Amino acid sequence: MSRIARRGALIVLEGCDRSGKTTQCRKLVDALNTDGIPAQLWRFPERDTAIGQVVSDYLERKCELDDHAVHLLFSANRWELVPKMLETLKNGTTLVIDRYAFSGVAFSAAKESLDFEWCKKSDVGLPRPDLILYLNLGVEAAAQRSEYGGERYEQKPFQKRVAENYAALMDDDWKVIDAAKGINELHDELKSIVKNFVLKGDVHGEPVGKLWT
Ligand code: NYM
Repeated sequence: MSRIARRGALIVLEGCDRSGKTTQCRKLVDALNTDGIPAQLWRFPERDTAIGQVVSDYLERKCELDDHAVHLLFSANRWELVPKMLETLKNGTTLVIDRYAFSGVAFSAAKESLDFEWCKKSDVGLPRPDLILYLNLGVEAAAQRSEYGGERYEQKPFQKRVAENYAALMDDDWKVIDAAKGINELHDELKSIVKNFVLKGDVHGEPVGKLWT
């Protein structure tokens, strides 16, 4: 008897630095797995690859790179994982991804040297997320959070420009979530959105789309 393959959903969390994405991605994946929905946590940059290692050194200020070059490395770090991403989705596992191409544009285009449209080009055609959740937290509130300022980009004027770039990327399909609330309250809200989305099953019969095409 044949059975229609049910692919996993591609879910992305985005937001400025210290908006709580990493904690929430972790809690979401745990909750999905507990409820019997196969899910994995991914993140970009994925610092464990050779390309990701260079990106990580750059973020930790261990090396300097031309703005264009590092933008393309962030993008290459996504492209190098596309075959594994598609295979994992095909096998029915949902991916919850901590940052994606939207971070690529929002952060790079916050630099005066880089043009917004140029920044989008290297990510055109990546697997398109089925669901994008934007954790919205004011720049002042983010700056109060622990460890703020440790890495490159974690300065208030820069983060303000990042937030403006996110606003320019957003469309009606993005779900904007107020991230100023407590960890558990935020988790409950995200879990409810994601579980409803996954269980609705709209993506199961649909091929993975291509971003910005
Ligand atoms: N970042 C992340 C970029 O500048 N471009 C990208 O394409 C991606 C995915 O890296 N400040 C920036 C945003 C963050 C930093 O991310 C590291 P994280 O989630 O703090 O590890």
